[in-house]
Order: sequence, then structure tokens, then C-alpha cells
Amino acid sequence: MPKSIIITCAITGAIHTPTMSKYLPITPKEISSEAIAAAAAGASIIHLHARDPKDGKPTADADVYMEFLPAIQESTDAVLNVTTGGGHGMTLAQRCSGALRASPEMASLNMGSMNFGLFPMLNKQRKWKYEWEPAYLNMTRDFIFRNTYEDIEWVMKEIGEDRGARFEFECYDVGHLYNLAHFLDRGLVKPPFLIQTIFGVLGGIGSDIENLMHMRRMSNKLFGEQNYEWSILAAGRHQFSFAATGAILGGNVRVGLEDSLYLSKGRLARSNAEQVSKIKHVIENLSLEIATPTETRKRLQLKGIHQVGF
Ligand code: KMH
Ligand code: ZN
Repeated sequence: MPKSIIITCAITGAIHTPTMSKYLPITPKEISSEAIAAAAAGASIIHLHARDPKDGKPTADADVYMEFLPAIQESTDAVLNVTTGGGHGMTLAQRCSGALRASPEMASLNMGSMNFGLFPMLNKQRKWKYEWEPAYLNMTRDFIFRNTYEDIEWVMKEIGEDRGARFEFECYDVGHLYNLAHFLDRGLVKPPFLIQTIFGVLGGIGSDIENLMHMRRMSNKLFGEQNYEWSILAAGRHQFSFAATGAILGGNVRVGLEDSLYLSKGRLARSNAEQVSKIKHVIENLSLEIATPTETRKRLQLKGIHQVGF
């Protein structure tokens, strides 16, 4: 029997900027209504970042997270997963401010330092709404997304061990799988864990199907297929083809406006829920099923909705 498929929806992220799509949620109210609709459409995990309500810039203000986390959880039993990637240019503590305050059931954990190039998005001519937007993209020419061993250990201790969150291990390249294996060897990671394999970020592994197969093969070799839940996300235009291929291969999937602003070629997604509905239809048309939040909690052995700090 194929396992049901866990759909994660990443609502707003820290990659896209307000000028790129008027549908990108910015304020706590927008983030919570988008998250609730995405969960109703079939996402059992909601991955969250916060933005400054004034201008949409990624923010490290934990109070902003606390404006939307309780509101979302009041209306849905989806698992709330809070970023530790935060926004570009933040310190590690700033990146983790929401997760430190909220003690969520899940948090992201980025498994290696890397380039993270957003500057190609400057190539499209636009009239920017806010000055920070082109500066934010441009600074990634000289930016290292820092995730040293010490950084990773700190997040594992503060957010995993002390606050009881389990992680979405974000692996943007093959070396990140080996870093995860290193922490498994040291006993700092315990199955069942979620590996989010990420394709198409400039600085990470590219969106080629050979890479999808390779990341799966190496994950199986390093961890054993029964010890982890595999999830797939591709940034940009490969979002749906990679999710569909991953689903066929036994993986879980991630969609959402953090990863792509589009629903199909040239057509902006009007909401996160639109993307979730699309992948849900693909999955169901393949005679596969989507996982409920209850199944997701059980498979990932999460601490439960009543153990969070919001
Ligand atoms: N902020 C990006 C560099 C995550 O949510 O953990 C990547 C990121 C991933 O934010
Ligand atoms: Zn994120």
C-alpha cells in the first residue's frame, strides 16, 4: 500500500518580495487567512515566516509571529512549522526568533552553509514598490547563507531538545545529506525525521530529475527508507513537475508561494490554496491519497498541538 502524501505549504518565505506578486501574503492577517485556506485545501503542514506588515520585508520580530500563529491554530489542526532560516542578512538568533518564542511542533533546519542567489530576479524590469526589495536581492551576490555545525547544533539544542520541536531538515545538496548523517551518528537526530530535498535554488543542486533520483538514492543509502519521510520541493517553474514526480516515487511534497509565485506558465497563483488544490488533484488523479494532520503527527512523532507555546 503506498503511504498517504503529506502536503506542506510554505506560505510566504523570505525569497520573494511584494512587487513580484500582489498575492504574496504580508500582514499577519493575510498570512493567517492564507494558511487557514491552504490547510482547508489539503496541506497538513504549514511552513511559516514573518514579514514586516509595513513593507513586507522579512522580520525577526517574534511579536509578529505571535500575531498569526494562535490565529491559524484556532481555525485548523494542521501542523505549524516555524522557520529557522528567517530572512537573508539576519543573525541566527534573529532567524530563530519565532521558533524560540513559539515552541512549535515543527521547525525548519537548514543543513549546510551555501550561496543563496536571489539576484537573477533583478533581471526582470519592474517598478519596485519598496527600496529594500532590489537591495535585498542584490546583496545575495555577496551573501553566505550560514549554517555551520555549531549553528546547527545550537538550533537542535534550543529548538529541538529544549522546546520539543521536530525538524524539516532542509537539504539543498548532496553534502547536506551527509551532514544530516553526521548528526544522526552523534545521536542528535532520531528517526522518524523529515528530509526536505530542495532543487533549483541558485547555490544548491539544480532542478534536474537525475538529481531528484540521486538525492533519494543517497538518502535511502545513508538513512534506510523506513527511517525517514522524504519530501520534495523545487523552486520556481519546476515546482509542480518535481512534486508530481516525487509523489510517484513515494515522496511527500511541498508547495506554496515561498517556493514559486506561479500556478502555471505565466499565470501567478492567486493564493497558496490554489497551489495546494492543484497538487492535491494531481495526487488524487494518480490514485494516491493525501495525509491528514493526524496521520502526519503520528508518522513524524510530533509532540502535539497542546504542547506548543502559543
Ligand atoms: N531564508 C532562506 C535563505 C527556511 O525556512 O528554513 C531560506 C529559508 C529556509 O528560509
Ligand atoms: Zn522557509
